[in-house]
Amino acid sequence: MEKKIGSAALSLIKGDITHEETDAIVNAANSRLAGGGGVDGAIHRAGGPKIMEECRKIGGCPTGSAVITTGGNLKAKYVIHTVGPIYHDGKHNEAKLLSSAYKSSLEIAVKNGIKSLAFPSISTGAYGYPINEAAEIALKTVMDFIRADKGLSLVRFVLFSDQDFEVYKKALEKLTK
Ligand code: AR6
Repeated sequence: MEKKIGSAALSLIKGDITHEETDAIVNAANSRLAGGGGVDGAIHRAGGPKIMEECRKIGGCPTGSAVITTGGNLKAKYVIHTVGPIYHDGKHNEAKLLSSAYKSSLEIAVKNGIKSLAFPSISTGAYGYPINEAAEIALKTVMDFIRADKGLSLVRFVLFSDQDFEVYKKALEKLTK
């Protein structure tokens, strides 16, 4: 599924983000940049040790922020590591921090001349963010950004399951009605 937003495309696909050929892919990291399971584990496995070497040098990344490293052996030239919030009850600034994780990733992409970028569904795995709410925040943040900033030509969400894809598809239909 794809929507034109100004001069950019916003696309949703089901797949494995480590196969993406966008200029950069985004990692759902932890604040120590220590690696882990889920998409973080998959990206480090596929991208090789150069990514972790750079993460170690950077040292960490506060929740809601983003840092950038090489893409190592990935097709993507860069990995942008962002840290989404751990979901408690929705009353701990989770929505703002999740939106900030997406926005910081988009900002660091533009700063590095990146034109195409792929996101996973940040915080909706190990960090427990309810995906219906997270999808709306993710899509709205990206749409607002690409409407205002002309630097990016493609932002893609790579959803790992049919179910997650359907949730994002419904949310995008609702937001673009
Ligand atoms: N491609 C695309 N999406 C994927 C892939 C993949 N290869 N693998 C998993 N997902 P999670 P979080 C989906 O848990 O909730 C890590 O240990 C997955 O199905 O990866 O932000 C970090 O080190 C889910 O929908 O990230 C942190 O400690 C989504 O990616 C913590 O988990 C996010 O799930 C971050 O938790």
